[in-house]
Amino acid sequence: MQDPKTKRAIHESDVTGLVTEVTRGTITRRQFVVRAAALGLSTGAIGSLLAACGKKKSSPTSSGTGAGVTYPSEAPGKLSLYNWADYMSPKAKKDFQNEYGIEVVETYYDSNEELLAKLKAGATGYDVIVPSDYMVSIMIKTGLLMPLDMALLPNFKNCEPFLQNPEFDPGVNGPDGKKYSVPYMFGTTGIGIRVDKYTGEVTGWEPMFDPANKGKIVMLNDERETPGAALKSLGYSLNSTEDSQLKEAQDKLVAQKPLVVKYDSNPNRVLAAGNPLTHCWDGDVIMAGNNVGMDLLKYVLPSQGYVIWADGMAMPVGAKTPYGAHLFMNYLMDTNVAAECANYTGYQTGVATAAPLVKSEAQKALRPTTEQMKKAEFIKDLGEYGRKYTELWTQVKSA
Ligand code: SPD
Repeated sequence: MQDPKTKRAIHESDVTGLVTEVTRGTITRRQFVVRAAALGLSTGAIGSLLAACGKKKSSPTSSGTGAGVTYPSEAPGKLSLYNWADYMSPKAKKDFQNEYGIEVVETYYDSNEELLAKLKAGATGYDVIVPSDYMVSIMIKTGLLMPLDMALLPNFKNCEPFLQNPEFDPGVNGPDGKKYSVPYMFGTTGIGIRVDKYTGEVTGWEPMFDPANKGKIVMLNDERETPGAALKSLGYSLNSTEDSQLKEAQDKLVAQKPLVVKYDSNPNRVLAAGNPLTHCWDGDVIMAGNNVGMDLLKYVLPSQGYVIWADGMAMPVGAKTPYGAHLFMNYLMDTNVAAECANYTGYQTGVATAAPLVKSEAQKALRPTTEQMKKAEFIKDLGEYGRKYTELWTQVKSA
């Protein structure tokens, strides 16, 4: 046998021996990579062998989702992750590279709409993206996602049952029976308070619209989240399709604008920098608390209602390495790796088996209760009506 890249002679018996050892667990996957590389095997060949060994250990999901989808099993040297900022543990990326020989190159976006615009404009080459619930649905409908080969994702079974086949990506229950995303993190959207900078009482959305708090407020730069907060403060659904309700929300946001320091979708940084009242995702309070001390921070779920969200990992059309993308997504659904990512980001992991390994008590306390879920709404894909939210947001931003 000769490795096509190195053109060096490789003894089949040595390779077989290594495969046997890693399958039996007498050497670690990392040791396998090091020794296989020393034999002269290419990164691609090593990745393929490891994946094959992995498959023997973990049986494919029995859900049957994604049936009939297969991709060439050639592992790459690199893969491209397009993600929200501060949303991936650097250690997890490094460990993945050590284990599979694949470098994860990460770039960032600030909103689901920015991600959508980029893909619609024809950007290709991203292997893994992390859209939220409603955006997964929009991307499936617009043909921007590739179906997943669930046989390559045995760790999917570790995921939260309520996130396995949700309405926005129903898998076996959907029109084509295919699965397009797997769970990453989930959580709520509320108000992050720096208790050293704001001493007033916060129970609902009111302080975020109170002229007395001029210069203390930062809102998310997000065309569904921020109108959603205004709609909820008015007592409406954050998925309203009533023009008059959207107009009220728009007027409320325009009136709020002089009070707002900025619209920013990296709230953990805003909170760590000391902003008193910040519209944020739950994990941002934890990440900021990990930096400046949890005693300086508080998170409130407004009494009128709020967003519950779930971000999934998906593979866009034009992915250079569907196989590498599957290796990475499966890796991130491993119990210990998912716990590492949850501990880094501060969010609730979509991997149920990892939840007990979350270290921060404050983070555990933010896991929405059944009672809190009753006041929560997922942002929905509103089809054509979604354009009205884009128009509303454009009006607010340009006011
Ligand atoms: N810093 C990471 C932010 C991830 C936020 N995802 C939630 C989006 C909900 N619409």
